[in-house]
Amino acid sequence: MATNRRLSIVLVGVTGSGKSTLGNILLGFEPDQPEGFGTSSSSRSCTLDTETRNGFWLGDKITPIRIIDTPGHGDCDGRDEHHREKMVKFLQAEGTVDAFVWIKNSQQPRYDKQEAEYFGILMKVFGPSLFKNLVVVFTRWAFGKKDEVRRNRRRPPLTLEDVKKELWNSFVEGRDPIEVPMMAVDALHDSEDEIEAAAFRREMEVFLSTITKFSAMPVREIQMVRTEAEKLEQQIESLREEMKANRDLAGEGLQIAIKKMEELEDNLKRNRESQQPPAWLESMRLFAPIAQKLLDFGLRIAERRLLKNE
Ligand SMILES: Nc1nc2c(ncn2[C@@H]2O[C@H](COP(=O)(O)OP(=O)(O)O)[C@@H](O)[C@H]2O)c(=O)[nH]1
Ligand SMILES: [Mg+2]
Repeated sequence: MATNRRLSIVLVGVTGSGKSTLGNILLGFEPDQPEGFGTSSSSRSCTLDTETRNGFWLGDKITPIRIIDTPGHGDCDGRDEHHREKMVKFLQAEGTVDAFVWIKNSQQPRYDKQEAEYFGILMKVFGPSLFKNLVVVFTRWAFGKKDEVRRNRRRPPLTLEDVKKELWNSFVEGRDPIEVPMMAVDALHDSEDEIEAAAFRREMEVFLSTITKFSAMPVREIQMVRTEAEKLEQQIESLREEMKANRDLAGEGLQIAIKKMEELEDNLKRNRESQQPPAWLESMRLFAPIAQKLLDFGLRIAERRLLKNE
């Protein structure tokens, strides 16, 4: 199916679900082609930055697509919040996107806590209209007979319907969404295997015809959202910063006070020195009582002589 508009497709989901691998396949790359996205099976390890590649749908040179690969959630270096903030800024700059693809590893069909947390975050970032532009792709779902036999041996047997239902029920919990189209692929299937190749083509056709019907979703105004744990961490961090600033401030205050005290002591010393009497006054003060005694003595002698002469 051809379209002139470059379809912009955002891959979301938890780390390891197969976003980067599927992104490469959608662009017609080999899973680990150097021009493609780094996957956790390649030497370039897992995706830490939101990245994009422009190309054509399955490499067909007809349908221009833009794949936006995101780091996801539960990431390898434990900095989800930081990567998400960068993803939000990246998408704001994109302006609009055509489709969000929630990638889910079908070999872990249960919708776990981490997925629920991440889906909740995406709902808050993009709002409930996310459902209008959402498709689900289950990865690692091989269609061959042997794979089916293996799945049927599980108790209870694992069917695509069950896997879809499990995710659907988890998505709709407490929400009223419109139906989300779901596809399944084995991104690493053997293209020589006719059953696998046909199933892949069929699922991908549904995928493309679904997203071409979507209207582009504006993402310029989306806002960063934090989990409760991240919010608490942020509060603790700002308190820590505040404490550090106060401690520095207190230290600075103490320094100023000490300096002031030293200045005052200096002033006092100078003041005392300036109030010292001059040396001659001190000598006079010492001499005055002696002179007084001498005068008294002289006076007494004179008086005695006067008495004798009378
Ligand atoms: N067999 C198979 N392996 C897959 C499929 N999708 C992803 N993988 C493998 O799963 C691992 C994680 O994939 P990656 O694309 O890095 O996941 P991301 O973290 O979501 O980008 C890699 O080793 C892939 O080779 C799939 O459809 N089939
Ligand atoms: Mg990746």
